[in-house]
Amino acid sequence: MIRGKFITLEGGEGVGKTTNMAFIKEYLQQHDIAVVVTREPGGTGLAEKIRELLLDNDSEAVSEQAELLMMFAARAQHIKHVIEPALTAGKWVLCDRFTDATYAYQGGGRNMKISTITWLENLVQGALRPDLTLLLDAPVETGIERIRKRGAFDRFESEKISFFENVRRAYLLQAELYPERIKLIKADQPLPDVQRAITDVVCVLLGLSTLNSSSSLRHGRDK
Ligand code: Z5A
Repeated sequence: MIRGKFITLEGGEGVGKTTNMAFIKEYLQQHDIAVVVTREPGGTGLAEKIRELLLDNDSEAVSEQAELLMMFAARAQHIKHVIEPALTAGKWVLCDRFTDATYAYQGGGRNMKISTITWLENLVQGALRPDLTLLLDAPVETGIERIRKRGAFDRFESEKISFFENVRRAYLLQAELYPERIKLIKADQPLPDVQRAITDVVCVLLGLSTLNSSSSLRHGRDK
């Protein structure tokens, strides 16, 4: 059995991760790839409960250490029960956020020590790293404007603009540190252009030429 590929989507609020997860899933399925779509924090029963606790705006103040450890507790469950079994079974895993989000939010946003995050990453993940990370990047105001229309903000979304600027900077630093794995996608352009850029990157992982993959997607959509 050939091990599946692990693709993660990253970026700040409202950059279009959820929207483009569905697009990538469809694209992979058109190429006969079995895909497991999941998210962090979350992806298992217990990890989704941890997510609820993390996003709850009315809970007691969550300490930075507690937040960091809860992210990795959820991740440990997710890897053991969803990600590893799927990859081992030859399925591809498409995940809305993973550990780059921890470097961005807990590292950049909360100013937690990077060495602590790396220590936890090694403890919880062993050698597991994504094969490809799509980092959707847009000015903070663009993302916030998009999610404002959705209504009430969760605990993270209620942070100040400076927090999100720090998160964005930390994400861009991750992309600079790991240029082979993390591909930057300009997310403040019309959706068809964002999706063309995503296709260009994903088709390399599939071993397809850009032209072939774009046209096969168009045919699929025209049906
Ligand atoms: N978190 C953390 O701190 N540490 C960690 O390790 C992990 C996570 C793993 C989880 O929330 C929170 O956990 C997250 C970080 C933290 N903080 N927050 N907030 P989440 O995963 O649900 O993240 P989110 O950023 O809140 O998701 P989101 O707000 O749903 O954003 P999105 O998925 O990127 O955007 P979207 O829903 O696809 O699009 C938003 C709107 O924009 C929607 O109406 C779209 O139709 C529209 N859209 C999308 N693309 C476009 C384009 N190109 N043009 C115009 N309009 C567009």
